[in-house]
Amino acid sequence: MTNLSDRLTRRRVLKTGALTSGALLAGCIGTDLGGSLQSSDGFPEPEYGDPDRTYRLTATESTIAVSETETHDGWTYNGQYPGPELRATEGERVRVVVENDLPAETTVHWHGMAVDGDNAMDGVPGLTQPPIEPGEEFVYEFDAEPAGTHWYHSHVGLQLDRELLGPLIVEEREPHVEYDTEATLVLDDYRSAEPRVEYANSRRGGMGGMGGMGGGGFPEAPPADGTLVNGQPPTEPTHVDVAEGDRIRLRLINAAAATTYEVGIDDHELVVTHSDGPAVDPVAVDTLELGMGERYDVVVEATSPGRWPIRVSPVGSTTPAGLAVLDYDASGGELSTGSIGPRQLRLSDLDSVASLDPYQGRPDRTIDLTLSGGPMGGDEWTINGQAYPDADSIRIESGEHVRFRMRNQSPMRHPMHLHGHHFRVGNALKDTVTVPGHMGSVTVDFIAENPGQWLFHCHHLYHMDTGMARSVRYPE
Ligand SMILES: [Cu+2]
Repeated sequence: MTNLSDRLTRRRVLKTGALTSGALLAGCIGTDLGGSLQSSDGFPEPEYGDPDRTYRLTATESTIAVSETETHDGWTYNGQYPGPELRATEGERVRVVVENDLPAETTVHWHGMAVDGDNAMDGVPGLTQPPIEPGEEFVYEFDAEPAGTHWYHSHVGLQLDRELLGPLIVEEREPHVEYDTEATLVLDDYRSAEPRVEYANSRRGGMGGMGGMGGGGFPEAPPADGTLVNGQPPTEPTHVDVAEGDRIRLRLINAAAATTYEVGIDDHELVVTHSDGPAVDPVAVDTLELGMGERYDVVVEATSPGRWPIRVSPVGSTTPAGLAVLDYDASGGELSTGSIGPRQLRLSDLDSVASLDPYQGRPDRTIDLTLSGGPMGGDEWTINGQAYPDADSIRIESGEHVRFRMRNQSPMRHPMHLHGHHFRVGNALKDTVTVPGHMGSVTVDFIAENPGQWLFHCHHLYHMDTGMARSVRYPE
């Protein structure tokens, strides 16, 4: 189904950013709610308002092109990979009708949305809703808050690694930076095999792919076959077409199941303007790392005509690299090559534009969370020794200032994501932060102002699937 013409369509959309909204509006539909309200035993009750925008996503089996000659069977939204870019303006009410045309149950999570007051719309099966059965649909609705670069994906099992994912952009009412054009880049690893947890044989020191069946194995992702940027392999990279002198806002999303990426552009500086949505004081770097689930917006100035490689390099992984092209050379020649400087974005470089006053002072509650598993930790990934769903809920109270102190006893990094909230980490507001391996530690603070039951989990899909998650619960 996905073929050259689909890819050309995607490329055209990228090239003509102004058309994006219009093209999507064509996909907007009206709908009624007849028959779609689910019974909600133990789940929060969905509430519906008067949406400003309505989208329809159909989760369906598809064929995905991973190179000029190679396809593999995947699952997509609306037959597109990545799924269609959903766009809204800050504060709008968005309705998304999700139809399940898969042979398995599914849900959709809106990663980065606060879903404030809409716990029932968060898309976590068994926590906020029953899964959507094959042939059924569920109507999601939420306020487009906060502004920024976000994404949506299945939250059932390993479905994210079957490519059930897409970008979700919330435009600021008052942009905090000036730019001339923008493009969204969805970074993703892919595996040609069925997604399944493999047990690496720790005695051989393998990091996945050894498939050892004996004792002592630890759960990992099968090795990835490649990195795609907006669904395109490095042999046929997506082009971001710009004009000399343009300031381009790149919206970077790491949608991979199990790969951390470093991004840099030859001979170009990246001015980081937003992390996981919220604005930060602009900071110039040469490269930045994105853990799974993280997003950064960067502004790039097109001051040196050429066809420049946007390099997407796996970190601590054997996944092959990905590529996109920043293109402002009318001659259509070879890829330019230059160099990438040494300045790498650090968490401490990020300064939130929004006030951090709510996070000052001593927290009302501090919770220590030890992340374990991997070669030293047995056959599951755990938080404080427990594997979700057979794990205690983290219970807090409404209005509290809560601190999570995370410590990583495993050798692998863990990108930890909290649903329904942004947290303070350093001087930034984020919703996903990577805890480094080998006794790395990260402390985050958040305000309990969105009552409900929210998942807190590692966004390495295979770690989450084998237990690295907890629910965080608080009543009104
Ligand atoms: Cu993890």
